[in-house]
Amino acid sequence: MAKPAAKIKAKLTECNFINGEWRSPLSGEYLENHNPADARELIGRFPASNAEDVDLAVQAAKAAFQIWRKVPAPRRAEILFKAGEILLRRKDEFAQAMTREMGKVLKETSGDVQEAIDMTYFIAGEGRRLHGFTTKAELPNKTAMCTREPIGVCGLITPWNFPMAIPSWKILPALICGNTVVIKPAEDTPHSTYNFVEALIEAGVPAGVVNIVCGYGETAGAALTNHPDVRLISFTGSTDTGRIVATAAAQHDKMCSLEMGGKNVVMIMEDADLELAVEGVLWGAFGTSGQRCTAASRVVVHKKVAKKFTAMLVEGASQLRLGNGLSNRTDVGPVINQDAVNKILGYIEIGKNEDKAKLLCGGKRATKGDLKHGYFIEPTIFAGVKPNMRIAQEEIFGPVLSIIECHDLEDAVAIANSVKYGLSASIYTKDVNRAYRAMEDVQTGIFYINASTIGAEVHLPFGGTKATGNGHREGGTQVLDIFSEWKAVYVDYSGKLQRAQIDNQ
Ligand code: UN1
Repeated sequence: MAKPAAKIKAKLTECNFINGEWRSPLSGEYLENHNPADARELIGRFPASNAEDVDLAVQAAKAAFQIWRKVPAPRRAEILFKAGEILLRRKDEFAQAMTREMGKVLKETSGDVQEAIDMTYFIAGEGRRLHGFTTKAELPNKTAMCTREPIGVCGLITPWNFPMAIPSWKILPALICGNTVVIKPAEDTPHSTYNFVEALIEAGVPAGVVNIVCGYGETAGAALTNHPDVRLISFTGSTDTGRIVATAAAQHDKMCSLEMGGKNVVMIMEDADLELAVEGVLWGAFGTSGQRCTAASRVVVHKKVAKKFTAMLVEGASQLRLGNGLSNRTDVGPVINQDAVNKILGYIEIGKNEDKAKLLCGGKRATKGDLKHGYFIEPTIFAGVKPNMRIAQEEIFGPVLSIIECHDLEDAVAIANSVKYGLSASIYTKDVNRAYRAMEDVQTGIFYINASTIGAEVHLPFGGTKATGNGHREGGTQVLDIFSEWKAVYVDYSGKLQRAQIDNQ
């Protein structure tokens, strides 16, 4: 077994972080955060904040905005860079804490912290760029330029599956652009957000610039989304909740960026390196217990190799070891909570009852030995799945994979595009022409060739088409478009009135 994780500072986790201070919630209410690998273990009590708590945080962020927006971006960047170094120093400790609070195996939680570190260095670099542009004006003795301006107070609502990486995708670009933030982390994983914010505080982020309000979506989340002084909401989570967030944002003329569901596909052509494809599918489908919005939940395989591929895949899946993510013998950790167990088992039942879908392995909650105290579900594979079945259309967010056969590339692409989501897709083939055709025709925001559907890097845009999002991209320099507004500036040095569209007709 791995070493026990460091003790949590119980006192702090019972507080929100507002205006540079750890404060007990005005609500007087708390939620409990348990270890999904062993629900008997309490990680800590965290505030179940109400609208008043949210208001305090928003007011702090609003006041701090007037100071932070004036700090030169390269100075802001120096602070963020320092936070990256602190995260690096505390990486193992934070990874262990994350495994305890959300279950994924240590090498994945280390990857999650690493992703936050990558984002920190990447965004710190942007502090010396934040490029705008200049252009020619249509009149003489006049010029024009565009600059990025901060927006104000940003409300950030983040999910539990990447409890440090996703907050970093939002907090860091918001800050580099000169905004201040109030983050409401997922109720299942507040601790990792606390750890991330602790690194920011230690690095020197001033009071009020980053605030945490912990609580439930229906109360704290809704209060943030509906607060008139919050100018922007950035949300990652389910498509259903995203629609509620977008509707509320529209009522208050807020900007809104949404990153939502996926039903990602791996396409395997008859010329693919099958061993490589099997490895990729196992990683994409069962890594993080299938709880990534980029998880591979559909395999579309050419009928000529379907039988061989399926046998290899089932063999691989049967070797995956379920267990506590702190043990280095574990390949697949638990799912997040009892609701997730119910939802995933519900979909497995749906799959079993769908015409011709055949359950090849898994299909049950695992309860052997210590597993009975956690939320473990066996890696599950269905074959003979038809593209329109519910298990092939709806996001399950668990270790459940559907194998669908296809006749050729066109057929595979049509199946790939037959879902309402468009986050990530991949193709395994040695034929460069087919790889490029698929890249062009598959309607997703992320596309992989000879690799699985997961593993996006922070310096590239992250996001999806159709019901996956509302057109924004996190990561890459493109994320700056979420967290800044363009200002067009005209400079007239003619010394006289010049009228655009009038004088130059
Ligand atoms: C998510 O799936 O919720 O691309 C985020 C990846 C990670 C981030 C995933 N870098 O798999």
